[in-house]
Amino acid sequence: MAQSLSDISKFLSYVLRHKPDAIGIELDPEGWANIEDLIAKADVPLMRGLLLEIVDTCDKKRFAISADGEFIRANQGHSVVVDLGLEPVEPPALLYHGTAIRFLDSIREKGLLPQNRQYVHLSADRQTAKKVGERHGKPVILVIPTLQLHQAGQQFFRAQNGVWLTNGIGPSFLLDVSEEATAG
Ligand code: HQG
Repeated sequence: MAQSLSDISKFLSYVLRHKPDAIGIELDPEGWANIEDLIAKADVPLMRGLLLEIVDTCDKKRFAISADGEFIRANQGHSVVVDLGLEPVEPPALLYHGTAIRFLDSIREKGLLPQNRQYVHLSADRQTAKKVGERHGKPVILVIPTLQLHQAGQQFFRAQNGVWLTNGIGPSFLLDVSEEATAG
C-alpha cells in the first residue's frame, strides 16, 4: 500500500529521534544520519527526492539536511542523546508548555521533566502549545517565566525550527493555569 508523506515523516522521526537501531543506521554525535545509508536501509519506499520533499514541506520543520547534502537529522525531539550544537540563548519573558490535564497533578508535584526525551520542549506561543497538548488529551497550557529562570542561570536553547528546549522546570515556576490560559 502506498505510504503517505506523513507516514514517511513519522518513520523518519522515529529512526532519527528515537530508534536508529530499528533499521541498523547510526547517528553521529550531532544526530546526523547518512542519507544514502538511510535510504538503503529504510523499511518504507524512499528516494532522495521524496526525502528532500518531506524535509522542505514539513509544517514543523522537523528535519534538516547538512550543508553538503549528505546527511539528515531531526531538529529536536530526540530521546537518544545527541549534541545539536545549540548555543544557550536568552529566551523571551514567557514561554508555553502544552500538556494534558491528566498530567497536571504529577507536573505540579515534580515539575516539568523531559520524560523520554532529552529536553523539555516549550512553545513560543499559546496556539502551538495547545496543539502540542492536544496530542496527549484534553489540553492545558502552562506559562513559564523563562527570562526569570534564565537570569537565575538556567540554560535555554532554540532549535532550528523554533521549538525551545531546556532541561526541566521546577514546580514553583509553573505559573498558575488560569481559565484564560486553559485551551478551550
Ligand atoms: C508530560 C512534538 C507527568 C509533558 C511537539 C508531556 C513537541 C509530565 C509528556 C515535541 C511531567 C511528554 C515534544 C511530569 C512532563 N509528570 N507528565 N512530571 N513532566 N510531563 O511527547 O512536550 O510533532 O515527550 O507535559 O510538537 O508533548 O513530534 O513531549 O505532555 O515539540 O515534531 O509528559 O514533540 O513535536 O510528552 O512534545 P512528549 P511534548 P513533533
